[in-house]
Amino acid sequence: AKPGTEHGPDALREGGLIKKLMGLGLDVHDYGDVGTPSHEDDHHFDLPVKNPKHVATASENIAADVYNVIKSGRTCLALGGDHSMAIGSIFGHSLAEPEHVVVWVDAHADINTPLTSSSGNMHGMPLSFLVKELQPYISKLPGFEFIKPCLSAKNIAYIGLRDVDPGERYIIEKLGIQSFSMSEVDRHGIKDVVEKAMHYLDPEGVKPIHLSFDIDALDPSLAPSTGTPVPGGLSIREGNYICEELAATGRLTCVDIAEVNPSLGNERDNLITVNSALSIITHCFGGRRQGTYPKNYQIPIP
Ligand code: HAR
Ligand code: MN
Ligand code: MN
Repeated sequence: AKPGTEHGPDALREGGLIKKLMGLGLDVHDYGDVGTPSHEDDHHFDLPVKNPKHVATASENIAADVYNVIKSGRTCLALGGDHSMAIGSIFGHSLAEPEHVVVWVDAHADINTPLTSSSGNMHGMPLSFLVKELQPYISKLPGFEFIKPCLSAKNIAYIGLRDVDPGERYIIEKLGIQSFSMSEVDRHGIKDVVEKAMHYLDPEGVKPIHLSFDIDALDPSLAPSTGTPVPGGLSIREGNYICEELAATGRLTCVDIAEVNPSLGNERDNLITVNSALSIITHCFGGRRQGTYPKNYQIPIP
């Protein structure tokens, strides 16, 4: 909705992302930015949906890249961009790993249909295009023909919700989507929430995991440079804990980092937001607060 998230990936690169990941002993490959061409005359005549063709083309390109990265046996880190990026990344993931489950960490539920949305912003809708049970309610949008709904409602668990629209809440209850709002985080603590979410999604512990992490899940004090901050969010400890636990399964195949927007806030806000995102990312990729060392580490001998 607000311009600027297209600069998120470069802000993370400039913040030292690649070096940090290499420091974890990983073989890192930067595939570069995905083409997201805009289209002239990109409006829908009957619906207040903003830039559907732009989102459709971007989604198709993101899906192809995510599919290729996962098929090559690598773990995918997809940097947004606003959260409409998850249409492509989750769809691409499902082409490579049809059985994967989704942990959606966000202040928002992002499951508005084009008709329940009051803003027309597509970053508030990505899950609606992917969930099989919702398809009777989804309007046809130009360019979206390639998307085959690939998730069942039971394959999704939310963590961190605290700004959910009425239509979204209704959909969550009607479809029985597992949702751990900030109230559940307060009530049970993050350990129980992650345990319950993973037990629900995959009791046998065998399925590939997609983590879609909207930076606005974190408290605005930790992620001020984002378009729709909501007070009362996750601490960096809770965010990192989620990531450490998912990484420890060895089945975290794809991670989205969405809604980092360096054009919002001042330089200090940017720095805080980028550092929080880097912390979240490193804990998804083997960084542990207890400390780590490279595989062949030896104590130096004098
Ligand atoms: N629910 C609101 C809408 O649909 C706002 C959601 C968009 N904001 C996000 N998504 N950052 O997580 O317009
Ligand atoms: Mn989101
Ligand atoms: Mn959000």
